[in-house]
Amino acid sequence: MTRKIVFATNNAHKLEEIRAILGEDFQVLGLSDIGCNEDIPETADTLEGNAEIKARYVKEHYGYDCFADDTGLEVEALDGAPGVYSARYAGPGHDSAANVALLMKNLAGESNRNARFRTVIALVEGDRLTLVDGVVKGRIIDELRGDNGFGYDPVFVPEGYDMTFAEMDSKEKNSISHRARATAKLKDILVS
Ligand code: ITT
Repeated sequence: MTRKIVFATNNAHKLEEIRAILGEDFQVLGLSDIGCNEDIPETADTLEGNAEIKARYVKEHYGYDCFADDTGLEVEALDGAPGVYSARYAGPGHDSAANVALLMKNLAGESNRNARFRTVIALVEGDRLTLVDGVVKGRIIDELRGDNGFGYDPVFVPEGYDMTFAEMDSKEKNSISHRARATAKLKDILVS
């Protein structure tokens, strides 16, 4: 039997990706599919906290089992910043160009370029909460390279590669990405 589950996002690309991964045993509904048009406030100061807030919100208000994600870029020389504030590093809104420019500025002259992307997924089934994460380590370069992807992809080179995420095609990025790794763990839990 098909199991209905909500992914607390309105991002069509993320929904498509997760539907492909979970396959036909799951009917994955997005927020608009359940009539949720609110902007669920992400008020926690950790990725785990924000993912949990979103998943619990859907369970409490709409009754569905739900999972939600949150992602951040954690830079070693910046004590883990921008981290949970990655989407609004340069201020409110989702201006990737400004976020990347601020990151470049804050890392100018810094020799430690180590960074990692981390995705946390919170799954709420009944009253049980499960958290999983996925990490990809790499480094921040001091120029922008590539046109694919989004966010900080043009300045992030994953470990073991010479290309930025923005120079990879989506298939290659998705085979090693933080989100793919977290999603694989989610799938293991959901199918077990
Ligand atoms: P939704 O909440 O609408 O799903 P969001 O933009 O907040 O989208 P995330 O929580 O997944 O998305 O990520 C937060 C920010 O982290 C995002 O705005 C980007 O700046 C950055 N980011 C996340 N995943 C990334 C990736 O794969 N490549 C580059 N930057 C990424």
